[in-house]
Amino acid sequence: MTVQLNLPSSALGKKLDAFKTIVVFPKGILNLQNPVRTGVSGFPSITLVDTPTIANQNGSIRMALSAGTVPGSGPSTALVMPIAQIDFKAISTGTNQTISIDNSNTQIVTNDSVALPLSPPQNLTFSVSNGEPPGSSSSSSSSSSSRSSSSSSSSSSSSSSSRSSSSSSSSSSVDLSCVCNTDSTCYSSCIYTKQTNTLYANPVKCSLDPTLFRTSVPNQTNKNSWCSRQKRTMGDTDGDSVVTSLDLGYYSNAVNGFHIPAGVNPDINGDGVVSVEDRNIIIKSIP
Ligand SMILES: [Ca+2]
Ligand SMILES: [Ca+2]
Repeated sequence: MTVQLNLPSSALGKKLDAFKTIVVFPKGILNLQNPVRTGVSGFPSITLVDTPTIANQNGSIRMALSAGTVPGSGPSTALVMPIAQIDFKAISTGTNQTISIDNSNTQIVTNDSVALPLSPPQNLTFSVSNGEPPGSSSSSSSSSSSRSSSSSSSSSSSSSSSRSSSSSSSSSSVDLSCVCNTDSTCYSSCIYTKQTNTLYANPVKCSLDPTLFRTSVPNQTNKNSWCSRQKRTMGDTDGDSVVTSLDLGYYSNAVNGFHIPAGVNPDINGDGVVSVEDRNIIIKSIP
């Protein structure tokens, strides 16, 4: 799952200096499988992130990220900001389980030392049956609108949220032999899952305006990754093999002038630009 901040428009145009939170999960039901990945956040310095061993003992993950010692080196604010990617595995069955954000231990501070106001985060309730991993989950803090995710119960107010997806079973959706040609198109042999009655470029392009990206322009590895995602043309902008509101968030960031990570490609129909046609495909694909 991806922990994601949704910020209000009043918070835009700033740099973030620090972020901390605690993600609480049912330790008898879920196990943190891999180290939490915070590279997607854009924060250059990790102050503290619990290891899987510690997290699984406590049923919680402490995270504290910062801009480090260089003022202004934190990420720029955007309407949707992914913070961390977390891989949970279901180890037992259970109904009405919740993954939540501990708001009393959450703080977001801008480069001018202002703490952004927090709104009640959206918690996610899920059930696990027959050892299947939860369909999705999550929550997070700060203000603004949010989409609820599948099978979830949302907390009282709108505002911040986060979104997630089960981190399992991605390998079947990736064609590693499909890469980006030197002419910036994906190999014509690439096989994509597509929406019917929708026009796609042929071949699908793997180039985008470099100003769309946050810190560095996509390299060949990033472009190969774009091409290898079978659900890319269904709306999977970030390559996690599912289409969620986070993919829509990346689209919104791109068209509203907010930067996106190098691994993200919101050009869903492969025509080389990010436009409303891409949005339409993402919306059709979100479960
Ligand atoms: Ca996705
Ligand atoms: Ca496009």
